[in-house]
Amino acid sequence: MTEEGKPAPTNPNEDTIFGKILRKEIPATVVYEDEDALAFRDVSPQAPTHVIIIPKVFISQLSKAKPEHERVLGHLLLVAQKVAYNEGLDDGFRIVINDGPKGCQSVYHLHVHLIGGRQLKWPPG
Ligand code: DGP
Repeated sequence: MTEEGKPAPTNPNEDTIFGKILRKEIPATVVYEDEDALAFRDVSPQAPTHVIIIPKVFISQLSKAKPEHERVLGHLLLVAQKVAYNEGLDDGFRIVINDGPKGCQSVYHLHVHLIGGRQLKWPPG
């Protein structure tokens, strides 16, 4: 995770690096995929397991999600649960969604971080 987020793009539908990963234009280590979601390893892992889970439908950030996204938002958490199980994170893990510059969001395609495999600290910075 970056220390500082990026401002939201002026065009809220702007393509991102995660759009390129979704379309397989750039490589990623995919750990799970279904009709609605893709999960792949973070390029800059903050823990032994650090997986990014994204919806296939484009939502730039959580604060821009609409009521029609309720199902897919819930789905992302169930995918996180599956990946956590597959990664053997039996003793716990953390889910993070960064939103906007103050939330340290740097890629404006909504994503869930699944982090685990070591003792995590609280509160976050
Ligand atoms: P956030 O700061 O919440 O927007 O997190 C973006 C995360 O995405 C950050 O942990 C690094 C990761 N990331 C950025 N670019 C790439 C990439 O090209 N490939 C992969 N696998 N992860 C990326």
